[in-house]
Amino acid sequence: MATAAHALTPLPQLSRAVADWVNSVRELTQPRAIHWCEGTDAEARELTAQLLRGGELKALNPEYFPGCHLYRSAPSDVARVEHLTYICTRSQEDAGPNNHWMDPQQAHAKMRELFRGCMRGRTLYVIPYCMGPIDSPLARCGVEITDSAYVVLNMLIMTRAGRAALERIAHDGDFVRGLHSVGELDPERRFIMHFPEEIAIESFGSGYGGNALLGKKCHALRIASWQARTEGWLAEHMLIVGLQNPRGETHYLACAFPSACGKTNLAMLIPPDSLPGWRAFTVGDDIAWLHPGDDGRLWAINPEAGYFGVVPGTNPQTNRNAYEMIRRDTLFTNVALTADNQPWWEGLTTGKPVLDWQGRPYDPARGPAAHPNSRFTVSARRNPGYSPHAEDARGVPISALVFGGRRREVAPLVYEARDWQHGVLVGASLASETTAAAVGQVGVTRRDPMAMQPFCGYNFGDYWQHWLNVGAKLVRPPRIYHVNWFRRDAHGKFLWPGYGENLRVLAWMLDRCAGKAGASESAVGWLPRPADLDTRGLHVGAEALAALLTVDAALWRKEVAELREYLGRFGSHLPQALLAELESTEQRLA
Ligand code: GTP
Ligand code: SPV
Ligand code: MN
Repeated sequence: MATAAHALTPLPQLSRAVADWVNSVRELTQPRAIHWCEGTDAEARELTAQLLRGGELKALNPEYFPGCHLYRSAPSDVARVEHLTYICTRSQEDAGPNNHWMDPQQAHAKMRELFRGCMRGRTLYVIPYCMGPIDSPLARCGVEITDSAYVVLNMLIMTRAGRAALERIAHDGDFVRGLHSVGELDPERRFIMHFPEEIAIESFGSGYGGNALLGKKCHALRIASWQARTEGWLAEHMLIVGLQNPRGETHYLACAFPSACGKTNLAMLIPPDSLPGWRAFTVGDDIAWLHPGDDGRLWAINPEAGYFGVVPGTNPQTNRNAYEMIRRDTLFTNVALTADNQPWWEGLTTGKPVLDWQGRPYDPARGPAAHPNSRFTVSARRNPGYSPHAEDARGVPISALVFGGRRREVAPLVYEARDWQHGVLVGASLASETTAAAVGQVGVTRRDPMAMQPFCGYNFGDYWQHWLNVGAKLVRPPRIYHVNWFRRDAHGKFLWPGYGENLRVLAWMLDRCAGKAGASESAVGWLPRPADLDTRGLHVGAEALAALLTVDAALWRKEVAELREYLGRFGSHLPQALLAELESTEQRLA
């Protein structure tokens, strides 16, 4: 029998620090009611029922999509807003040229005026949450206060939220304070502010994804990267995947790709039939917290408990597991609907849309039926490939780190860095075409070091130095790679099939780690020759494969010149060692 409710300490009494903060926010925001989240299934069901009654959620076809719901966001609130995201440190230099900066006092004053009275007539929800396995010394806690029940439902899936987290907070003492209100959803009155020195977040005016689910990008990347620097670890925009080879050995990779560049898909990789004996296990799909271990290896935990994944493109051919995973107990945001109330999105080969993501009759002239940044929110436990080690308190040991971008040209399919220091330059050199994950133009190539441009809570110059320092602590550092699944031919067609076939590249990396696979040296690093990859059953022409594995010196000289200009912006914060690596690369290319 479950513990009787009356035997439990009321949540507001568990932590004085949290209760005091909630009180001060209540005075400022003037909510009608306060709801402390227990984190039980019954609570999630009740919140869902309430949103269904209010028409904010729609139940999807229960025969094909049991337990699934659709939420439509405001049409002007469909993605992260990088131009409205600030790092508020006392010194602007600490935020660096990579961040928008505002003086903390000025930012607090501005936000106080926005928050004043903003919850009148609304419920204030208190969400205590833990990022990482609840018993892990590497996990960190926070409390999000929000006036959006939709945000609560997402946070209950994405984090370990509720009583256990609050108990840990009462025990640990400190927690990240995240204050959120949807406000009026007015893009003109929208700000996502971070105060790393106070481990605090203030977000106003958006109810979408990374703007509003404060445990995710705001806490687990921007605030955590700052904490990680002080404490000697790394908080990264990386998936974590375990690959078991046909001999039964499992190795873990952590891979940093920018938003909407393939992390969830790689984390849930399905080995192609032509590579029998391989298995893939997901530890995490978006964020990794990496710690140097006592054994000199790098260990990783996934701070999250669910996936907030890109819907378009998901189908039984690209990723059967992801497709199956989101057929029950999934919250869909901004997808289209079929006539029989099933969710629909671009990339599905069956069904047809009747209502678009805004609920209007579908008209192809108005653009895609599902929003390109439409998302699913689903518990990691629903993933058929969820790794049993994802809950391990100490994490999993990492054999290789992979950086990747979305590049039509220049970047080859894969190359290996010469050593850790060179690998830091390879990570810092990452550039990628922008996607619908953030508001703004799509398809523009921009610099995105370590896939952290929107997420690093401090000066990139100091961040690269920190990467070098962490590497120096590792006796057995992971090897470092760069990949590009998105090279195109002259007609704009992808040269590489991607998805499950990416395993061929990952298998080569693991063989390299084991000292078994061949490679040839290039100016930018080590590349496999076509014969070094396992191409049995792969349908890629010899010419395409050769193109994928070529470094064009002229294009690269231009690339490296741009990189030099970019790195120069960090002035005295740029580590000398990185500059030296850049110079060696320039010499090899000359
Ligand atoms: P965020 O959640 O925004 O951080 O994105 P993500 O990095 O997890 O990207 P995701 O795996 O959701 O993929 C984004 C889009 O790229 C989807 O439309 C995928 O179908 C597509 N995609 C993923 N992997 C590949 C690949 O290997 N090749 C190609 N061509 N497309 C891919
Ligand atoms: C990303 O944009 O990298 C995401 C989605 O993972 S969001 O949670 O909105 O940041
Ligand atoms: Mn992401």
